[in-house]
Amino acid sequence: MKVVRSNAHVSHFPKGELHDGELVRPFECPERVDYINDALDAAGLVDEVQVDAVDDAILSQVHDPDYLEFLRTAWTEWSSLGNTSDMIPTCLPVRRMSQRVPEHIDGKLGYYSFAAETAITSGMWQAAHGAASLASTAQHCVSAGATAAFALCRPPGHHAAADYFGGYCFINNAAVAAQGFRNEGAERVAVLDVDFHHGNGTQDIFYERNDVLFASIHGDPMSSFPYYLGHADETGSGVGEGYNLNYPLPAGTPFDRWVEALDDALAKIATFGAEALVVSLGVDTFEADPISSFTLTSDDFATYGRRLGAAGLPTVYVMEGGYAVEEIGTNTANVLTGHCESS
Ligand code: OKP
Ligand code: ZN
Repeated sequence: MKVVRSNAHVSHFPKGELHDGELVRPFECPERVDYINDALDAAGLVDEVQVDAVDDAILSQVHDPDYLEFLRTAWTEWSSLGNTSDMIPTCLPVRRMSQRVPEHIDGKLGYYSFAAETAITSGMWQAAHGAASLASTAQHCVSAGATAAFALCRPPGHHAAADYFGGYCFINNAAVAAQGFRNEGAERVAVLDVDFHHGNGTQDIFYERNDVLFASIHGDPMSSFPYYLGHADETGSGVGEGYNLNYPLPAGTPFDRWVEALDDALAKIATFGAEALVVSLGVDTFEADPISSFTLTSDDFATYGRRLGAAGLPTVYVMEGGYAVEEIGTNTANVLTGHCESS
């Protein structure tokens, strides 16, 4: 399989993550990429691809330009005030508050955020832009005829909405790939999100569109992050009505129940007539994941990878979550190996 990866991600690693009332070492850490690289190499899976920088015009098709400008300049503005540590949003506009963008960087920080676990670092933009370049490069490979490609994105992207960051995500890499497919001639594109957490950002970006179908299988937001989106009755709006599919599942969900949702989503993607598929590949559905609550085993990842390959669509895999770092490589490689076995 075509594999797109780089070292751009190392420039982003916050000093801490607000978790259960403490600043802890971030679960979303650079060695996640090392474990995945090692497992892909060991599996003999890698057909290495040269990375091309993403066309910034695509970023503006899926994100608000003012939000992108904020991400690009936030650290400079923050550090010019004498700040040296990471940017952690602490003040957010909730119900009945003004949605006017403040002038002060601390106000902008909260305005463009939805969750305080995610800090902006000095190297965030370089890393996030680099991750988007991986997704875009993978999409180009597949649009040019490859059957499948894997973008080893870090930071992840599926919680990044049109104009807010959070959940470790800044630029929505899966949305960049989906929009890239549209720009290069695919009439209908599906994004299938198998990360444990609901892909609220991807849902937000495509909610009013009927050219990109979004389907997500995830922990029920009544009990799981991101809490405020991901319910089954969110089905799209305007011309997008019917083009958003959520499969919220309870804590403890085992593979046999999870894969029923996957098969239903794949059937609907086929009926939709998708010409290309983007998979938001989070492997935090694993039984030993420290912040998630499904119970998939390492073998289950290979099983569902074969289901994805059998769908027979040109496919871009975009890395999202997975925090059981010692198994993240095996679980990721298992999905991709499964795909190759059945495509
Ligand atoms: C990112 B991805 C809840 C803390 C929130 C954030 C999880 C972000 C997951 N107590 N944790 O979807 O894997
Ligand atoms: Zn996740």
